[in-house]
Amino acid sequence: MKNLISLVDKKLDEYMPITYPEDIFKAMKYTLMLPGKRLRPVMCLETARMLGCDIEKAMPAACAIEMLHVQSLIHDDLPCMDNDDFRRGKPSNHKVFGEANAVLAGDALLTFAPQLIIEKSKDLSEPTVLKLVHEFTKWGGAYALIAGQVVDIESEGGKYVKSPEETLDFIHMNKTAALFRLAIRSGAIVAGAEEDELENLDEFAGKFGLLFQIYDDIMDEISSFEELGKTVGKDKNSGKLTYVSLYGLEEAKNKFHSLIQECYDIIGKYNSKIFTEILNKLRDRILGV
Ligand code: GRG
Repeated sequence: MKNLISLVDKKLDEYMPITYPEDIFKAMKYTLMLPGKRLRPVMCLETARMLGCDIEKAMPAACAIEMLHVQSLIHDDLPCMDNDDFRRGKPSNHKVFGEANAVLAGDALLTFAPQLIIEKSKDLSEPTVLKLVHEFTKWGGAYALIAGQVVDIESEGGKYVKSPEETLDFIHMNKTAALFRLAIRSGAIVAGAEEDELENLDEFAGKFGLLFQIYDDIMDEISSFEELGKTVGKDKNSGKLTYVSLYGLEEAKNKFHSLIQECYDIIGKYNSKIFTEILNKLRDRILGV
């Protein structure tokens, strides 16, 4: 896992040289190069590897997905959204570069990412590159990531069109699971996976996304700034709809337990050390086993 993270860090740096006007590239690279967990690019690369593909072929897509993720973090932290002053252990992008540059840095990451897939995926066929860009725009757009954010914001004001349970699942299938699905599907597409394999891995990715959000909600309740690198207890204080606020801490842990079991079951047949390591880390932190 550490090796893959270092590879991703190196490539992210290499793919984005700082040029004129430096301010925008500095703002883009600031949050991008802070030490995140790099779960999405690592999962993209590992999916390609376990389906027999050279991970280098998946590197542009993996880095592009991290850029999309970082864009969503930068915009999520803005005063008009979650208004968070810290991210990845450091002041948020708008705290360092100002709101205008933080908006632009997010926009620039969002547009640079598909450019990167197109320009750097030299070893892939044109139809494969087209599929990757299609997946990127689909999962990052108004039918997934943005939909999740919009309903999240609406729900903070107590506005529900569906039941709170359905609303919560909708938010996190879109806001969180969408990018894990994008990551794993992209790795599988680069490796030329058959449709049934893709669907199987997509099912894992959707379940992992929900699992990760329950993990994130529980951590907001039990963890510290030092561990998370962002303000804790914010969800509770802002009256946000979360797995913990809706079901209570113990029931959220029960949901986590049954979902992680399903994740182990689906991914087990691939014998992936990386996926097992990721699941074990989440399990040990929440269930302490
Ligand atoms: C795509 C134009 C466009 C807008 C995006 C702002 C927004 C719309 C969406 C917000 C999505 C969001 C912030 C979801 C939270 C998902 C989540 C659990 C993030 C934390 O992920 P980690 O823990 O973070 O993997 P690190 O820092 O480790 O990468």
